[in-house]
Amino acid sequence: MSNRTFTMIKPDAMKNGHAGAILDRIIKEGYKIKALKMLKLSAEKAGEFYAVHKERPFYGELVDFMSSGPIIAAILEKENAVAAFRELIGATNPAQAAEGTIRKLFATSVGENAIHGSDSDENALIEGSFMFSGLEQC
Ligand code: FUP
Repeated sequence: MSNRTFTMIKPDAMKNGHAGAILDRIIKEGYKIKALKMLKLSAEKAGEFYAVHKERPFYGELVDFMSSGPIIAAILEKENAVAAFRELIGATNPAQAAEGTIRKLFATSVGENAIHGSDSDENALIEGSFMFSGLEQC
């Protein structure tokens, strides 16, 4: 069990002014920020990040959305980070997300769901190093 996960505050939450509230919640939940930056993904980079979903019907929309505006990417540290963070963000579809979760509070739809959280320790490492160089990680 690793103690790190990777997250992105997605373009919808950035545009709707929720980035500060989401970061505040993450810190209050006890996560230490090990890397942090704001950036805008190109369609090519967004496509690469979500390559695992390439064959899914929503892939094109997902790539368009994730490259539509700035995001905040971060590496977070806490005990059992991957599973604990997935619980904090809630179900992919905000309509099914538990009360008080970040997606329940801030997401608008399954496609524009405010925040990403890695789904395994292996993917947390892959995604963290996709977005951050070693020098950018504390
Ligand atoms: P999650 O792990 O909760 O982020 O969800 P997935 O990895 O299954 O999906 C990644 C992203 O694809 C979601 F955040 C939004 C998008 N998606 C859709 O647009 N429609 C779907 O039916 C499922 C996922």
